[in-house]
Amino acid sequence: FVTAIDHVGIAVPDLDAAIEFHRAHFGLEVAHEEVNEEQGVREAMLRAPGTAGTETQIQLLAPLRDDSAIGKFLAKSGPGLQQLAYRVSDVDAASAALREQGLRLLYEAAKRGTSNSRVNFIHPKDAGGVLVELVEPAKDNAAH
Ligand code: CMX
Repeated sequence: FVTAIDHVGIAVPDLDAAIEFHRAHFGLEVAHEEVNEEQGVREAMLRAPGTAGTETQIQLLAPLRDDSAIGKFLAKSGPGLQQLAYRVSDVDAASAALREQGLRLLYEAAKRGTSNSRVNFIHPKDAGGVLVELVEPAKDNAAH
C-alpha cells in the first residue's frame, strides 16, 4: 500500500536557519511552509529544483513548544533525522492493516498533517527504531 517515499523529517531548533543551510549548501528550495498548532510545529517542505510534483521532500520541523513531539525530540536527541514518511492511498486502511499485524499506531484516528493530508504514525519501537509516518495526500493535492 506504500506508493512513494513522501518525505524525510529533520528536527531543527531554528527553521529559518535550517532553510538557509539547505539552500546554501544543497540548493534545495522551499516548496511549502506552514504552522501546525496541533502538532506543535513550524515546518517547511524542501525539494530539489525542477522536481515539482514528483519529488521526495525534506521536511524541516521546528518546535512551537518545548512539550511538543519535536521539542522533546530535540531535548533528548538533539537536531537530526526524526521521521520517515511513506505515502499511502488510504491511511485508514493502511493503519488498520498494520494494527492487524500487531504494530502500534499512535493515533486511534488519522490527524491532519502537512497541506491537509491525513496522517498516522507507527511507534518507533515497532518499526526498527524509526518513527514511520503514513501520509494520505489531500485529494486536491495529489502529488503530496
Ligand atoms: N525516532 C526514533 N525513536 C524515537 C523517536 C523518533 N522520532 N522519538 C522517540 N523515540 C524513542 C525514544 O528514544 C524512546 O526510546 P527509549 O525508551 O529506548 O529511550 C522511545 O521511542 C519512547 O520515547 P519517549 O521519549 O518515551 O516518547 P516521546 O514522548 O518522546 O514520544 C513519540 C515519542 C514517537 C510517541 C512522539 O514523538 C510522537 O507522538 N510522534 C508523532 C507526532 C510527531 O512526530 N509530530 C511532529 C511531526 C509533525 C508532522 O510530521 O507533521
